Amino acid sequence: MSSSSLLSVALEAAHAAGQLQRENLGSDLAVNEMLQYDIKLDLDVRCQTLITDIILKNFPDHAVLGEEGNAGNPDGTTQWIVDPIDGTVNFFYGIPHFCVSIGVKVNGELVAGVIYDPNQDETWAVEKGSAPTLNGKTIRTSSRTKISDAVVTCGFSKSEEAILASFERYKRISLAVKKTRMLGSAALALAYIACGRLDAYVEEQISEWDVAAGRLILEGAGGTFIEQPSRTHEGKMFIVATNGKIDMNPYL
Ligand code: LIP
Repeated sequence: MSSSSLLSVALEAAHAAGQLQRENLGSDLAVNEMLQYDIKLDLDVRCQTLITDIILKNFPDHAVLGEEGNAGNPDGTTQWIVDPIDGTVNFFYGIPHFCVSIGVKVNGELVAGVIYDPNQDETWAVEKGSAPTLNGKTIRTSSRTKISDAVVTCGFSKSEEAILASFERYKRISLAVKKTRMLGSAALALAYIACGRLDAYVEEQISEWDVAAGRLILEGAGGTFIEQPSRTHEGKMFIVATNGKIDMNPYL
């Protein structure tokens, strides 16, 4: 199958899940798990089920690897990396900053990605080798080169270890940049850098489903995405994303 057929199914699935989120924002939400630094909603599961059904209706032999579990053919060479609601805590508190993130890998290589924000009705999309778009228009990262001009977002993840590991780093970054922001969605952080709204993003403990789509969109827009094993949680990532011009190394 072509990456364009993969992308069109990713767009259909992301928009369907986004519509379900719009219908449920502000309603009484069934909570599956209430943790100190995280919330798992039944709606996360419902959105991932909706996405999975659309994917497997089109590609029954593919694998779906999502935040809410896996489905399809576990040995499939095409893998769909899904975060059905990225920014679940924002969603639960009624903060309209969350999205659907769907990345697609073929033989382990990212080939397509979609991030959909149903609040702003903004769709970021990319096929490997083509320029990424926001609502159909080509996007590029910002031209800012000086750290003192940069607006940088930091995530504090969902464990005490990650939070404590992030404090000193956050202080160094905050004193060097124009402004910092903490928005609560890794995928939108990457999408915002890709279209020039932000200049860099750092987070200590992130999962692949949070960033699979966003890294392909960001790199296609001229940005950089660096991942290292998380120092606070085995199997998670420490990530640094930039507009391709800002040097974050002195502050990490
Ligand atoms: C969220 C990330 C965010 C991070 C949160 C959480 P979720 O993803 O997008 O960057 O700080 O701890 O991991 O859990 O809402 O899909």
